[in-house]
Amino acid sequence: MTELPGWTHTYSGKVRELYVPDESPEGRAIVDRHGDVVLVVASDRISAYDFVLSPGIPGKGVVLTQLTLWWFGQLADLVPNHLVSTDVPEAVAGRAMICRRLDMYPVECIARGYLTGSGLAEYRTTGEVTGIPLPEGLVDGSRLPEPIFTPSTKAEQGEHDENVPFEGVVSLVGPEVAAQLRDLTLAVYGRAEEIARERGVVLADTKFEFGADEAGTITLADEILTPDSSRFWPADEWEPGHAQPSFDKQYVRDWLTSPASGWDRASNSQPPALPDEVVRLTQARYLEAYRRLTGQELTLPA
Ligand code: Q0N
Repeated sequence: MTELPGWTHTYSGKVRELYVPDESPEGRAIVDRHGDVVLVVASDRISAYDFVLSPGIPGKGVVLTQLTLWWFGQLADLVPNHLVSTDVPEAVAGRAMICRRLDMYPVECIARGYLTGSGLAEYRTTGEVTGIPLPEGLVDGSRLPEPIFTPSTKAEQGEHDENVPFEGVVSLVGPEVAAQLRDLTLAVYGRAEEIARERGVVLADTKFEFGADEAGTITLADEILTPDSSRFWPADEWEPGHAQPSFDKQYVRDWLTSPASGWDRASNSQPPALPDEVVRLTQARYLEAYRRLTGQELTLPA
């Protein structure tokens, strides 16, 4: 984890790190300038099959941060977001955001327009996803009749998040906030799905986190609409009935599960290091996702 003058590290996720201003003169200067903030830093780490792999994907943290910033701009008229400044320490330039410190709601706000993953697993068992009944006959990758809000709650470290019915969100945050989180999640997903579809990308599902600012305004937090928080599929390859190719991680998954890797997924052992070729191809996929969605070329610092 990177040492940053003026900042104290408070949290490591699989892929991201969180810092808060410390009590040093540098830290006080940050608070004087920006108020109560956190620093969200995206690393180049990549996970697959629940393992963090090595090596990382050079530039991944920059691509995901720049994509988040672009989406914040696209969505600014729909929902306030936590971004304060991108004037971050040199060591994390391009891959960090200074963000307003929020009171986070303990809910992962997930919107699904297509059925796959844990939603598909639940549907196969119950015909519903988080209590929402769905038509019969849906298969892996089916487009849903309309997008649905399928919240989950954060599990303990190492466990998977648990899908919960809307009433579970009501119990956690009350009926008014629960309804606002659902409505905002579906509104933002709807806008983003439309933008992505125009650009040849299926936004199958996505996860948002929200918090409240000092005034109590519900505010979009975290990184948004990236390949780590969403499922992006190339629209021209979409074919319901089987697992869809992943925009970003397909080379990684294909190599790990091929005989060439020598890795046995059932063994629960740490996967082997990714070959240079897989790293290069995967980096190109992240850049391609950014280019397709934003229409802009991203040049990574050498
Ligand atoms: C926060 N998490 C969970 C960052 C996101 N603006 C904020 N204010 C207060 N707390 C948080 C944010 C944000 N974003 C969010 N933890 C704290 C998800 N994290 C994982 C690590 O990276």
